[in-house]
Amino acid sequence: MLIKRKPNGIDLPFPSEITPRAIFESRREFIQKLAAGSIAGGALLEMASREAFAETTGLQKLAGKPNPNYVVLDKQTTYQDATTYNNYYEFGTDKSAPSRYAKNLKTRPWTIAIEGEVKKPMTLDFDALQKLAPIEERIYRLRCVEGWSMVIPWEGYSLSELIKKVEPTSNAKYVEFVTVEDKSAMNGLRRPVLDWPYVEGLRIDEANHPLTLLTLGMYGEVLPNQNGAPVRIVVPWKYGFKSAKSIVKIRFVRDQPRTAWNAAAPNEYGFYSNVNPQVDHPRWSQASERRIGEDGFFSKKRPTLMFNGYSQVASLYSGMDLKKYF
Ligand SMILES: Nc1nc2c(c(=O)[nH]1)N[C@H]1C(S)=C(S)[C@@H](COP(=O)(O)O)O[C@H]1N2
Ligand SMILES: [Mo]
Repeated sequence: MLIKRKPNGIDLPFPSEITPRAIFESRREFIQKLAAGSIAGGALLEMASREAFAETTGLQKLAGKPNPNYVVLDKQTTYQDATTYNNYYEFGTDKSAPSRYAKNLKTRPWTIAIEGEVKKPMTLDFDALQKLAPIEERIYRLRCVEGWSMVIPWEGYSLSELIKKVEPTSNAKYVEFVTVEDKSAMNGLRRPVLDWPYVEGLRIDEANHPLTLLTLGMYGEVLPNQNGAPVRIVVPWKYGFKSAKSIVKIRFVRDQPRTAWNAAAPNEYGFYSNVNPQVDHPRWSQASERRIGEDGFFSKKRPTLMFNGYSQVASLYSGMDLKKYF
């Protein structure tokens, strides 16, 4: 059997070495229980990994009701991996920088302003966000444009719940997400890697798609800072950079917003950035990916799926040339 050596000295088999049938059977049973409502929120965690972190994070519990319509059966990424291998350039460009430095960011009190082309602009704090709609737990794949992916249980609700409360006008064609720019806590802002603040955007129908998750937590707790506390979006059919962290403003606008990555390198990062194995990045292939914590450096990469496997969004793009609008 192939043995993966962990830095802590414990030898573990590759997950792929564990009998796939046993995993499949237990997962199927698990999902059935989930659908039947006999498993409570937060219990979605693989028990061992939960016990390993639950006592140490000190974060507030935030367990959503599992929504069986939004569950991928892939093995979940461990909490350890999901919170130490991050992209959050405001803290630095190293994968380990966010987990080392994000604690400095003050995430309470926090307000998010909803403005622009809406009949009812509003400012919400974390408490108001939490009460706005029932919190669900959804297990999504997230595929980074760099060629790696994770599977994470998120806590939140469809962004459409918030959108209907503010009543967008007919001029609202796009939604812009502006994220926090706190120079005292974020050393990465000193370097002009991007034109700060980090801004992302979606077309209004993409923002209203039920998959687009306004996210307040993960693994049954509030978000750790490195994953975008206190509020971020998760858009699972798009490359990870569309899922903006630590949002302070949501603006409804007429024109396609100028987004940070698209402005920095328009030939590399399109506005749409749907996961698409047929459209390569100019400097690398997008046909396959490595699942963090699962695929070792010498194992074969797994194929990337169109729309990251979320084929239900295909109708949003009917008639569009996705090579042109990449
Ligand atoms: N504000 C902000 N949001 C961000 C980023 C960032 O640098 N700043 N990085 C993005 C990228 S490239 C990815 S892949 C995801 C990673 O999310 P995760 O760390 O929760 O896995 O966050 C996205 N959101
Ligand atoms: Mo990314």
